[in-house]
Parts: sequence; C-alpha cells; structure tokens
Amino acid sequence: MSRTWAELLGDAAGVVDDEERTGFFGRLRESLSKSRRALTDQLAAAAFDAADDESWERLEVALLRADVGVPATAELVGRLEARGEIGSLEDALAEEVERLFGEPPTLAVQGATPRVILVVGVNGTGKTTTIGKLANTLREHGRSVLLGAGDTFRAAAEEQLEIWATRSGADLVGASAGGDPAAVAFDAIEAGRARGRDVVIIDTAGRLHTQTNLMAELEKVRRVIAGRIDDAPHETLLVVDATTGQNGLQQARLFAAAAGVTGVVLTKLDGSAKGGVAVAIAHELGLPVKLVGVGEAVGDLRPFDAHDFARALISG
Ligand SMILES: Nc1nc2c(ncn2[C@@H]2O[C@H](COP(=O)(O)OP(=O)(O)OP(=O)(O)O)[C@@H](O)[C@H]2O)c(=O)[nH]1
Ligand SMILES: [Mg+2]
Repeated sequence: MSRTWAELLGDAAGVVDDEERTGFFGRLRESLSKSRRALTDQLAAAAFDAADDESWERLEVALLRADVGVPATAELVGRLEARGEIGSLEDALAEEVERLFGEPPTLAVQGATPRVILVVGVNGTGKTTTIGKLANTLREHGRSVLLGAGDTFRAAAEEQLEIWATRSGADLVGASAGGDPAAVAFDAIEAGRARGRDVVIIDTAGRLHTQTNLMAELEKVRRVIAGRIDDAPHETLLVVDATTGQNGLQQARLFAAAAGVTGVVLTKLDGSAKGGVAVAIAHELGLPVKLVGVGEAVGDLRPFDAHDFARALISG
C-alpha cells in the first residue's frame, strides 16, 4: 500500500490517509508503463535461466536501458546471483530494487519551528511547482507555511510562487529590495519566526550566468539560513526531472556535493520518464528519494514508496 503523507511527515494517521492510499499506485503504474514494458519485454524475450550467462547479460542490458546505471545494475545483478534459486525474476528483481532504496525516509518537519526547507535543482525541473504542491499538503496536514521567493534571477518567478501561496494559504516573502536570494532567505526566516509559522520553504534559481555562480549562491543562502537557525536548513530537497534520464544522476552528484542535499524529489514521472534514475541516485549517492511528482496539479505530489515504485517499474 502506498505510503501516506502522515507517515512521511511523522504525524499520527490522519483522515486524509485512506483517500491517499487508493488510486495512487495505479497512476504510478500507468506513468511507468512504457518503461516497464520495455524492461519486461526484454526480460521475457527468452526464459531467464540463472545458470546461463546470456540471461544475466540480457538482464544487465535491460536495467541499463531503464536508466538504472552501471553501479546499481552491477549491485542488483550481484544480489540476484547471490540468491542462487530465483523463482520469478520480476518478483526477485522488484524485491532487490526495493531493498536498495533502504528504509522509508521522513521529511524533517517535526521539532522546533520554524522548520526550514530549501529547494534546489536545475531550471525547469519543477522546483516552484513542487513547493506549491508541498505547501498545500502541509497546510492540509495542519501546518502554517511561509514561502520565500529566493529565485531572484528569473523574471516572474516570484509571481509564480505567489499564485501557489495564495492557492495554498501560505504567506509569501519576496525580494522587496534588490535581488539577493540570501537576503530573501534571511527575511523569510525572520518573518516565519515572527509570525510563528511551522514551515518555511525557500525557492531558488535553477540557472545563473554560470554553474559556479549558482553553487556559490546556494552556499551563501545555506550559510545565511544556518546563521539564523543552528540546525537549518532541516531539509535541502533536490528536484530532479525524471525524463532527463542519466542527466538527473549527474545533477544529483553536483548538487549533493555543493548544496548538502538531504533528499530527492523526482518529478514528471507522468511523462516519458524511465524511472530507473531513481535507483541510480539512491544507490550511487545514497540519497533518499522522498517525493514523486506525477503531474502539474496540486494533488500530483506524493510520498515516495519504494515497494510501489519497484513494482511499478518492474512487475508486469
Ligand atoms: N508533467 C509534469 N509536469 C510538471 C511536474 N512538475 C512540474 N511540472 C511542470 O514543469 C514546468 C516547470 O516547473 P517549475 O516548477 O516552474 O520548475 P522550476 O524548477 O521552478 O523552474 P525554474 O524556476 O525555471 O528553475 C511547469 O510547466 C510545471 O507545471 C510533474 O510532476 N509532471
Ligand atoms: Mg522556479
């Protein structure tokens, strides 16, 4: 059964949960159907025989084509080989993929408030949309929310965030003076404190003149946040567009090194995504996937569920 928001947020089970549990798995399966078919077709091309090298090679190729990447593919194949007897290959593979994701993560929204969530990622991956959806869900789950419009680079970024703030009943702190994202983060945290808000979410730019500029800016934003609240940001979520395949892994590597990422949001799983990049990110970088986006609407952000994801990715 799909993971609930209450579980992700560390809350007691809420009334919305039952509704959340139904329907989502079906949508995820639908989203990943193309990539699942490609994978299972390849696996089913000839019966899998654990004693046959060609069977293992076919499995490797299928995983690589699904964007799982070389290290995670090697790990999965190694684990399956170590099992010896493999009943259903699809079931065994789904079990190993699920195990590879590790323990179900939580989102650090418990504890002294305001909790601060910084959202980073390259341009167009879905940062601002994710923030809007997350703000809305947090509001539904009893939190007061304040959004900081830290993307001062792109024209209209603040207006886009403002629409989400209005829709979700969150406060907005924009770049009133000049365009310094660190100043926005500072103002947002001060306002969150003064108004007693539970969660402050800070948007950032996805692109600057150079990548070095962007990383330096993110570091400055983090420094300013940590200067206001010792253990903040409590979460730094990296938003990755699942349709970019192995590129997403490269982005994750870069941001993990420079921005202290604590979790990944995998968006656009409703598009032509292959989904396997989630396995690569979790295995190679040890980063938990915390949320998945399966559309542009407010209800299209969900807690990541390793069991469901592995089945949607693999089992026919
Ligand atoms: N299909 C689909 N579209 C999405 C999803 N998440 C975001 N989008 C769309 O992707 C586009 C870019 O989203 P934004 O939220 O503006 O992305 P961003 O990372 O903030 O982009 P910049 O501010 O330019 O860095 C928008 O058209 C969103 O509606 C998703 O899960 N599925
Ligand atoms: Mg944005």
